[in-house]
Amino acid sequence: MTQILLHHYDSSPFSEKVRICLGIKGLAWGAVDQPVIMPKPELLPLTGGYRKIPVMQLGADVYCDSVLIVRELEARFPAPSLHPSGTGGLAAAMSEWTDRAFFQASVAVIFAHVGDTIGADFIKDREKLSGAPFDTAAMKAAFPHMATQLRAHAALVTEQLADGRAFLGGAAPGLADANAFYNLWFVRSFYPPAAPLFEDLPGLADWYARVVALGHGTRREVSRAEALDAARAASPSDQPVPAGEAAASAGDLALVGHKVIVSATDYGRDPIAGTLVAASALRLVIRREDPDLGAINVHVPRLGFALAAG
Ligand SMILES: N[C@@H](CCC(=O)N[C@@H](CS)C(=O)NCC(=O)O)C(=O)O
Repeated sequence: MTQILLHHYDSSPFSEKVRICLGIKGLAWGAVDQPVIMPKPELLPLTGGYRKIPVMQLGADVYCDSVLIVRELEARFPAPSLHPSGTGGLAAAMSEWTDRAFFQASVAVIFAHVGDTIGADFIKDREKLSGAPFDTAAMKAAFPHMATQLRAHAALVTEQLADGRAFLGGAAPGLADANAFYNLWFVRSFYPPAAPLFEDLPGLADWYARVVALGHGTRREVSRAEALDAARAASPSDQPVPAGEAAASAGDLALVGHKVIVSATDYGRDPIAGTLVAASALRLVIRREDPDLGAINVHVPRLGFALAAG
């Protein structure tokens, strides 16, 4: 069976979301360590230009963005489900909250404190990624407000736990827990003195410990060279959209078979060029011919990505 390869780095919060989902499913996976800043010469041939982390690779199919990665994991490995209480649509939609407003509050709280200690290379890289200056003074000024925002996000999580349930959906863990967890993990890992901003909230500490205890599945380290070999040896799937995913719009379907360019619309907008080979309402699949690796399917989520004829 094709091995699951997760291109990540340990300190990446969006990767932690995926690692928790791998833990819930009890999957075995290969961890491919990627650099924290550009250049990423052994990632970009797989993605065609997308530089963000995490990226999942299954042979010659490459999945960009944690949202699409967890969707694909659920499609390929349905049991145990990431949606044990039957609220898959809501848990998926929840990432529009956790990956944006909740994440921004977490970033602000962390970098208001550690911003001054960050190396120049990292700062330059993240300025290029975001298209905005890395302004430590502004981060410090924003801290009092952002601290209240972070606590409010965490309080929403604990409201859901108020009836004493073990996990957000009930007795069994799911994507909702991974989504809610990873930002708090990010803050606790990078700036532990900020944990008191939320850890006194009723039920939070016990739930947090339960999510930690889920683990990350069975992880083994895989070299970047080995991951590239796996792509070379494989052929991209010719059924890249799982059954049951809602149909794409007529406009998107009209581009299937044509040269296109896709890019994220928030940050890290590096374009991916290729032929659109499949589309659903929730994903776009672009076929690329890499001179070294051969044919690759690059999958991106439809939400938060722009598609244009190329
Ligand atoms: N929407 C993306 C966001 C990914 C993201 O922002 N990842 C961070 C690391 S956690 C990143 O790529 N930072 C720049 C880098 O690592 O080069 C997702 O859900 O995967």
